[in-house]
Amino acid sequence: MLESKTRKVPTLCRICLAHCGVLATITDGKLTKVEGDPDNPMFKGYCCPKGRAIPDMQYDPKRLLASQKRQDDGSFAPIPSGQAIDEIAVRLSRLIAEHGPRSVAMYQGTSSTAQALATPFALGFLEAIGSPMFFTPATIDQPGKLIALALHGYWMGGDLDFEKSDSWILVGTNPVISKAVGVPSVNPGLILKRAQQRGMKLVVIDPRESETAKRAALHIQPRPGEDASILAAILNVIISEGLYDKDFVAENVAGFNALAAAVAPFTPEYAAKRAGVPAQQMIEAAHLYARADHKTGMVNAGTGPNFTLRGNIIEYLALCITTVCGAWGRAGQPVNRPNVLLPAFTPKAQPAGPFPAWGFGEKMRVRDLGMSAAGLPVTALPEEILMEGEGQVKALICMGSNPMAAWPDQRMTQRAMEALDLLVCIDVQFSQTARLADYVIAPKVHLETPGTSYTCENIKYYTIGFGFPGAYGQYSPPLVQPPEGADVIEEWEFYHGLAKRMDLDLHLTAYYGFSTFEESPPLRVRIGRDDTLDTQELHMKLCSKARIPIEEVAKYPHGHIFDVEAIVEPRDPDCTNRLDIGNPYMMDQLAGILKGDSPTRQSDSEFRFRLVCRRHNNFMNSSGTQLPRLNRGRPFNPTYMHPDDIAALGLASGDSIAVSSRHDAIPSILQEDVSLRRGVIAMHHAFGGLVDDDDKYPSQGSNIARLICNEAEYDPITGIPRMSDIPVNVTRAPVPA
Ligand SMILES: Nc1nc2c(c(=O)[nH]1)N[C@H]1C(S)=C(S)[C@@H](COP(=O)(O)OP(=O)(O)OC[C@H]3O[C@@H](n4cnc5c(=O)[nH]c(N)nc54)[C@H](O)[C@@H]3O)O[C@H]1N2
Ligand SMILES: Nc1nc2c(c(=O)[nH]1)N[C@H]1C(S)=C(S)[C@@H](COP(=O)(O)OP(=O)(O)OC[C@H]3O[C@@H](n4cnc5c(=O)[nH]c(N)nc54)[C@H](O)[C@@H]3O)O[C@H]1N2
Ligand code: SF4
Ligand SMILES: [Mo]
Repeated sequence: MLESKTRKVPTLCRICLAHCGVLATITDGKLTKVEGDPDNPMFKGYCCPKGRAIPDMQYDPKRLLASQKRQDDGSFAPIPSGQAIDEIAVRLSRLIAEHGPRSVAMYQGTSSTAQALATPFALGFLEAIGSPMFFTPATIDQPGKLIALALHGYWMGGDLDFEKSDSWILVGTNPVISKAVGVPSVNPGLILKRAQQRGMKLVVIDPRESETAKRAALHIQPRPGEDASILAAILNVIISEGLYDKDFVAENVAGFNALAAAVAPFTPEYAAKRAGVPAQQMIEAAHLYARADHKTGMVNAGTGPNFTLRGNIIEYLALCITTVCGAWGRAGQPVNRPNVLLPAFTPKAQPAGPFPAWGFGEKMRVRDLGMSAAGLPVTALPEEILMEGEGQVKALICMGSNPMAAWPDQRMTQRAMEALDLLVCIDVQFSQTARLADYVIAPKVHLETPGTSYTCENIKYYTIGFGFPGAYGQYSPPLVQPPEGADVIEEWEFYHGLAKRMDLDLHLTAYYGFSTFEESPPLRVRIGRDDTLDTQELHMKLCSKARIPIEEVAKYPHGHIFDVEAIVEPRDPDCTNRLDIGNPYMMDQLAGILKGDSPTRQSDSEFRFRLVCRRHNNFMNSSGTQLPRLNRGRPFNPTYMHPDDIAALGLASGDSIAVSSRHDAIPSILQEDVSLRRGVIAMHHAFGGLVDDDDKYPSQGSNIARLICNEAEYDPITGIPRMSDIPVNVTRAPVPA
């Protein structure tokens, strides 16, 4: 008789960029449980509900175990993956021959980012065919970060350790749930609890008393969309009371006088009036944050402010507050995020840049948009697909992404998806977008493929305040086989398969951020069309210049914090770079706010509420929303509203409602939530079906992208439309039959 064999194996969760080290239980080759790994030195037993649901995702009856091809009648039938790649290669070659390489575009989403090999292969393939059309969600996420960083410049000494700082400001980010920016993404709830206990002066600016705001020493709960005024007022107090670091400014900073003049009109009283909060709170925030007798921390903003059309200036002001207080990694301090799988590098306490934020690279044919430090503007892509003429996009490859759930302006997105000659999705399920595809490629998932901490390590170049706080590395081999009979492939195999069939060799680039900021040539790896490749070997190749060889990292299956010598070195005597806090474009933005060209029409009599964004602990954007273990019988996204607002409308929690913006309307279900400021409502994104599925909202929720218009109000550099602080009305609606 066969004995059932159970083993517990450490590995890493790749659902979100926290990349928690977890423990997988495997019984007879089948994944039965995922939980926190107490022996992981960084995560120490932490795992969130999404990570614990990995077995449910892996064996989800709705998971695609074979690639699918759309039939003439619109239905889908399984197709061997090799044959799907054959057919796609033929169709792509034909489109390129007829319409040029620009007709082929790619959109890489959040579920591909964690696959360290997917991006280099995807980019290598586009480079080989000669198409510049690579898109990511960056321009519908926090594009202000990249624009601001380019204009301000990058501090080589790196960022500060949250746990060793005495103060911090978080603006519209909720890391307890999102594990994103600000608080280290290693059990952020616990880190914040500890911070509160040690008396950290945490200031949180959020119209909702978020899980993070609950731990704040000061929670400023403003009207949405007024963060620029609030941050300018805090800066005003810091500068006028001389609370900034004069030596740091003298040595490393340019533009101080311009900034001081630009924020002077933003008195606490002025900001208070705009934001609907007491003036004293801006003064208190400045006093809590900036003090000579404590270790002043940093300022991080999240998606909320970036969605309000003011992301660029908000992110810039966040950097300016940090910089005038000299709150960066300084000479003699340990490097906060030393390289492990990236090449060895010991930074100096000096700036790199500023560098170009826009005005280079590919131009869009629409709305004068183009390439920027945040990449190509995603919201221009539907128009690029719909607009005929030379350069029209005819084919789109979506990898680990879901435009129909995530892109603003869902009706336009659907028109575009339906207009494509060829839509290919690499997805684990029939996502909203996959339902419109010509081919859906079924990939290996999670623990069926090797995992590395490389992507999370690299993220520090994308944004300040993100990544492992320490010299941490982990590598995990594949732990389980795909279910029996499955025909699933690695994402990179799709691109290599296309390259082979289209007679192309690929050149992969590793270390993107590294090469930008650390001025070292990027690592290029040539992949021949006929090369026989292995996923584990590919990981090794891309990490071949690592400070700690990946083979060494792999010796510590529970992950390891390496003892690397990494102390920030002093500034080069001949370094002339300065961080620019007086950039003219940004100073103009501040002047514009004063002049009242505010996109935030506070007295919008037509629309009574402001709809803001909010993430759910159990879902990663659209992933998991339909999984019973994660939605716990509530497969929809309610509309959160303060109970007094509900009462004032004569409605009750649980009522069916219609939420309408200037652009469109969607049905929803009301849920009371005392954490919201009155007049502000919140919904989770990436729920709902296609545009004709409104009546199914009790079973799949509603898509808030429908309420957003791409062309009415948008940032002229990145194209991001207003995705939070959306003026809306709420009315009673009939319950569907
Ligand atoms: N209104 C509104 N819109 C938003 C946002 C918001 O807050 N409000 N947020 C914006 C932000 S920040 C972002 S990043 C974007 C996200 O935009 P996207 O990345 O386009 O959206 P996701 O829903 O994350 O898409 C992930 C897809 O990957 C699939 N998937 C899951 N696991 C795997 C896997 O292992 N392999 C592969 N190949 N596929 C997998 C899922 O089924 C899903 O279809 O949305 C943006 N849109
Ligand atoms: N569990 C989970 N984790 C995730 C994701 C997920 O879907 N689920 N998505 C991942 C992705 S793709 C991203 S980009 C990150 C995003 O991570 P975060 O940026 O932290 O996203 P949220 O958790 O939605 O927090 C946004 C906050 O902004 C507030 N807000 C809205 N409008 C405004 C405003 O005008 N001003 C201010 N000050 N605040 C405002 C909201 O109330 C909310 O608390 O999270 C990542 N992690
Ligand atoms: S926080 Fe992110 S990486 Fe960690 S267990 Fe949850 S989903 Fe996985
Ligand atoms: Mo995102």
